[in-house]
Amino acid sequence: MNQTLIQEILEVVEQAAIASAKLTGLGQKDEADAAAVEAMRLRMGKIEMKGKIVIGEGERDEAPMLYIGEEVGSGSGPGVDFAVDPCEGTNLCANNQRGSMAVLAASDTGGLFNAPDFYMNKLAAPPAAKGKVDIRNSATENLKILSDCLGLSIDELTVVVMDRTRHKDLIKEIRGCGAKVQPISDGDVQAAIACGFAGIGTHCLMGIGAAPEGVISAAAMRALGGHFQGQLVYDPAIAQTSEWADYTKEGNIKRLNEMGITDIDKIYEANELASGENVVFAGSGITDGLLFDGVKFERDCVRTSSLVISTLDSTARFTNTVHIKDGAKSISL
Ligand code: VTB
Ligand code: MG
Ligand code: MG
Repeated sequence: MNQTLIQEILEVVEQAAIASAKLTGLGQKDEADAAAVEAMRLRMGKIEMKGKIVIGEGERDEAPMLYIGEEVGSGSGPGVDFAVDPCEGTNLCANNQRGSMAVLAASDTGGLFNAPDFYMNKLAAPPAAKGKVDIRNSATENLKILSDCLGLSIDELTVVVMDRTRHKDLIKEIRGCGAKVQPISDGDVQAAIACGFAGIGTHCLMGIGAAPEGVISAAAMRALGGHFQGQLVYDPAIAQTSEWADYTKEGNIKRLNEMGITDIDKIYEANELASGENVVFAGSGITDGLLFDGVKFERDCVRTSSLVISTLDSTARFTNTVHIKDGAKSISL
């Protein structure tokens, strides 16, 4: 991986964000997703690399999704593995709500955990709490540790939890400790990464979201030096999702085993989910969010706001790009 490649990766998420943003608020989540996928694929195709999608969406024959195993890029150059979520928070995008973004994680070949399309229990926290909080602890214990590490009282802590039935008890426990719960309908990648930055007001992410998104969050948190742990969830009684109405725990364990995952209860640390020598996270806002704004369309330009976090030069770069339109006039950029 090198800086030129990273610049191009930024352009990949910018283009995906613009494509989805054209459809924000139209109630068309699948279309917004497909538009982002197509834009990502198009821009990735121009990069000098042997790229491969290791976490994506759709199946091999279901083009135009970026499917797992799909090769991207020119076919020569460095080997790069990608975990992509071209439109993370499709509902947020369709409803023009905060927090939708185009995201990906990239690493050297073999550097990202090939997470199955399962659920994942996650714990994200700021760098000061890295290795101190632990997903094996109760929420109560973790809040005490977090409070010590951050120098904040528990009632000053904000914990993001996905607003799902499965989190009823968790939310009760957090509130019982006096901490502030911030329920979100979607978008736990953004919430996880927000924990990595001081001053945003998000101190912790707890609870169960999707596993592929967990790998993308882990890549960002590893590069930032923040805390991230994940544990796969395979029991439908715990996930409590309609998507698993026809699935059984035994069937899910079998699926995991077939994918080569035998230690099904393993707790993964950030550097196991994103283990490559270098990892890069790139995200660009579709709608406004915690970390950056969404796409703004103007007469002469389109403006995108993004974040690239990279171990290559140990930076988190917030960028604001003005994409000048063909034939732009007097330019009020
Ligand atoms: C999770 C979360 C994502 O979708 O995947 C969620 O990680 C799906 O969970 O950020 P449910 O099946 O319980 O709805 C997102 O919110 C959006 O991709
Ligand atoms: Mg998603
Ligand atoms: Mg998606």
